[in-house]
Amino acid sequence: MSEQILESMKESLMKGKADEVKRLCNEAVASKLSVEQILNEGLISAMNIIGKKFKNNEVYVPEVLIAARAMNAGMAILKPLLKEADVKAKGTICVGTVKGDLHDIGKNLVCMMLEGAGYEVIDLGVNVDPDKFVNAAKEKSPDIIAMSALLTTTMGSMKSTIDALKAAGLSTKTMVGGAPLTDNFAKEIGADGYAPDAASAVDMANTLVA
Ligand code: B1M
Repeated sequence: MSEQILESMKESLMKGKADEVKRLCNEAVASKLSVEQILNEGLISAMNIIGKKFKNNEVYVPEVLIAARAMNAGMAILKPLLKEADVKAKGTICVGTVKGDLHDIGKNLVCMMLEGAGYEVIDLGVNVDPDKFVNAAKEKSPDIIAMSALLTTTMGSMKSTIDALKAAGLSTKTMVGGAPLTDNFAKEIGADGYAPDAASAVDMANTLVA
């Protein structure tokens, strides 16, 4: 019975049926399934499948966005219960689009995937200057500072941010991504990780926090 609820939840999430996911989350809670199980075996495992499909070009941005919306609908039910059960996030990640850059669709997808994978995500928004990343690293003590850039002209701001973190004496791990970036560029600027897409960002975050 409980397995059936989780299976239906996964299917509904992957189809982006937000109301159905919400209903099944409530049903799962009423059936005394643990919040952790609902989160891991229902919501996160479905989002992982979507991530893999997105990586393989089997689904595209709109499908990911509606799946993420369904995930959020389920999370709204689980969040208060997670707090009560004291279920720990896998880690905390501050994410932002770097200074001078206003593109946020990819960054938002990265946030959704990371949340879907069980991370606490602090979204710093767009046009985030190095000082704001440094302050976030000081105030929130995240495991990772994650930066997105879509313009060749703003890629340099990633290096400025990494340099500013070092100058502030912080050793917070950094991860970068965005269409014009390459793994080589990430290495050159001293980033700890690079991910070409939102699903790979989860893999990279898992590697960095391991
Ligand atoms: Co802009 N724009 N844009 N734009 N825009 C591009 C990026 C561009 C390639 C278009 C082009 O000329 N062909 C070009 C950049 C050229 C370059 O420098 N290489 C460009 C330009 C030039 C500009 C302006 C300068 C145009 C102008 O005003 N003259 C201007 C700059 C504004 C600014 O930022 N200061 C500008 C403005 C805009 C809009 C505001 C109109 C709008 C942004 C709306 C918004 O984001 N809210 C916009 C859009 C929509 C685009 C295109 C069409 C689409 C970008 C997008 O959202 N893609 C884009 C052309 C294109 O890509 N076809 C273009 C979908 C998204 C899911 O993909 O963001 O790549 P993407 O994210 C991916 C990966 O990159 C990766 O994962 C995501 C999902 O797989 N990823 C990460 C991203 N961040 C990551 C972080 C990670 C890991 C992975 O770890 C931290």
